Amino acid sequence: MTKRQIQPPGVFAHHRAAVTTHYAVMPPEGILESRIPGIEKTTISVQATPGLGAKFAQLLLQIQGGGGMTAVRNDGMQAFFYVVSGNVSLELEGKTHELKAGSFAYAPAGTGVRVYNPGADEARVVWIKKPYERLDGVEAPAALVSHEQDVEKVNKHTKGRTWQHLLPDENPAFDFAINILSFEPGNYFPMVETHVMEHGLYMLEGQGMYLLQNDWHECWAEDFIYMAPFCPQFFYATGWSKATYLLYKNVNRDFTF
Ligand code: UGY
Ligand code: MN
Repeated sequence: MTKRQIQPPGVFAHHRAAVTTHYAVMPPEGILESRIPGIEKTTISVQATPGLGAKFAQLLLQIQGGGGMTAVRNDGMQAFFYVVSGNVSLELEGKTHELKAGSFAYAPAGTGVRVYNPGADEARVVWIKKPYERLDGVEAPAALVSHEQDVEKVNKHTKGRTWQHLLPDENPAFDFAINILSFEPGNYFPMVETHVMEHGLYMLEGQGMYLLQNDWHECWAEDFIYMAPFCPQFFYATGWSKATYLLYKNVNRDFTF
């Protein structure tokens, strides 16, 4: 086959990416690959860092067979991993865990971790990290490895929309929450939310319309959205199948000046 020389119509200036002071929408096709020393045979898409205004970092790792972190790494921060697809091994506190799609793990600050792909097929993993904000008199959380199937689905406000709290809800030791929100088509929030917490959102399946500030953005599986504190937000699920996303949210802490 000869290489295509002519770009398809629409290549100029047509895209869905948006970065504002209050939110960012980043479809996967526009995120350039990053290289991080000590991670091999992996396409690294950095979705959020303090450079964007976030107080956490969120990355998507597409790990080829035989790739991933070459050794246990310890950057002093808390880490959360969620396996979107494929299988990976996780070394945590001297133990190796086999993770599959839907598995997740929390590694406390200062704990060494290694995520790698011992198989042949690609695996995709969301990696979230954040410095831990300790709380006087409260012990830091322990490591946790589990699967979304083992986490209760709770209805809030209405049927057809569920929340799963992957980290124990209302445990003040945690300074962030990771929730899976799932919507039947046509379902939506009861109000436009405006809150002090920030979000990192990774769309796992389906599609919908996201209202950010006063702007509507159509989004679908594999898109990333950052919502800064106080960004008005609202979601309406469209399409013919459910829409599901993984959502980071900072919680349980007072404010510093
Ligand atoms: O928990 C939340 O703040 C959630 N309802 N926000 C969101 O999905 N944008
Ligand atoms: Mn919210």
